[in-house]
Amino acid sequence: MAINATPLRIPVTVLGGYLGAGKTTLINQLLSQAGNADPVRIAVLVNDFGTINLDAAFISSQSDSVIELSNGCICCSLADGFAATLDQIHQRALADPATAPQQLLIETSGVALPGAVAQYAHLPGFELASIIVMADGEQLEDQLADRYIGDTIRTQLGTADLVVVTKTDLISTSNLETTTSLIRSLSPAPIISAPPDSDLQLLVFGIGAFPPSSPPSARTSDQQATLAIASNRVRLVQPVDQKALEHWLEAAPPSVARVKGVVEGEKALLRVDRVGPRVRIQVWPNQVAAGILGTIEILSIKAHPGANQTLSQWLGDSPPKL
Ligand SMILES: Nc1nc2c(ncn2[C@@H]2O[C@H](COP(=O)(O)OP(=O)(O)OP(=O)(O)O)[C@@H](O)[C@H]2O)c(=O)[nH]1
Ligand SMILES: [Mg+2]
Ligand SMILES: [Zn+2]
Repeated sequence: MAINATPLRIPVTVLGGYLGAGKTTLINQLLSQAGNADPVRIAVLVNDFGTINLDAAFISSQSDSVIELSNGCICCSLADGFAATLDQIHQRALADPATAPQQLLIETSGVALPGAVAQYAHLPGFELASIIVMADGEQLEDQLADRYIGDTIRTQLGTADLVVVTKTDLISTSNLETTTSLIRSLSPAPIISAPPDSDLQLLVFGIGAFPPSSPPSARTSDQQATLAIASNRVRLVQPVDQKALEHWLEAAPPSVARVKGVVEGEKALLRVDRVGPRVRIQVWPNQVAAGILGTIEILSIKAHPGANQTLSQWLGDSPPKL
């Protein structure tokens, strides 16, 4: 009897968590070790809220099997496109089981409700493996207290099978304890800190190794609307001064929830991140496509008071070229 290496149904892992929580970072860590002793064919579906899919660019350097869905959220505005994409993956898997993915990892947009995304894992050809929700260890407490984003994050956490707390390197043990007990009050799921690399495969695909969480019926209702987010872009086509860039990012108004992009610095490409108030600029060692280089994506919360006015002022102040 022939052994078919591809399961009849592809297990789907939904990776959720608010903007900038560390979803793409975890996927890249996972993919960088996926070629180890017992390689698993992993397809990654990345939903980036912005008009261009920066995350797909950030992940493509590690894997060829990246599927992009951009300019909206797969749990709401892009739901049809999401279902059609899953159907294509299923059809291709049927046509060529030998190369079909053995795991499908979905990075949801930071404002998506992972429980809603997980419903699609019940489409033909798939089964839900687990919902993993990332929580920003440094900012979760403030985020939960924020009147605009708190509910979205509570809903996200409430649907998790496993919660991964990231950025524990930036916080004290007692802050981590506070964050952990906050999460525990919102979710029955096991909570772990972002693991050492060696545990990643087990973490993401061997979820059964963890204590079981409550059955789906006990989960928080996931029917609320997602947070309304505006997406803006700034194009910096000339090299920029890193200090000027940093000052500009630091001056973003409070409605700005997330900034990301890759720009040309004086000596190297720079990856730009702002998550909540934290700004990070790092040398980007890989290539990026011409259409992506110099584009900075800015996501802001529409309901924030003064969002339009202060945002457009700030956008107009983007850093001068070198
Ligand atoms: N210090 C520290 N930084 C982290 C950690 N995980 C992620 N980051 C940083 O946090 C920023 C956002 O990380 P991403 O992985 O892009 O987060 P994301 O959840 O994919 O973001 P969106 O897709 O935009 O919602 C980047 O600057 C990362 O380098 C961590 O464990 N520690
Ligand atoms: Mg991401
Ligand atoms: Zn959505």
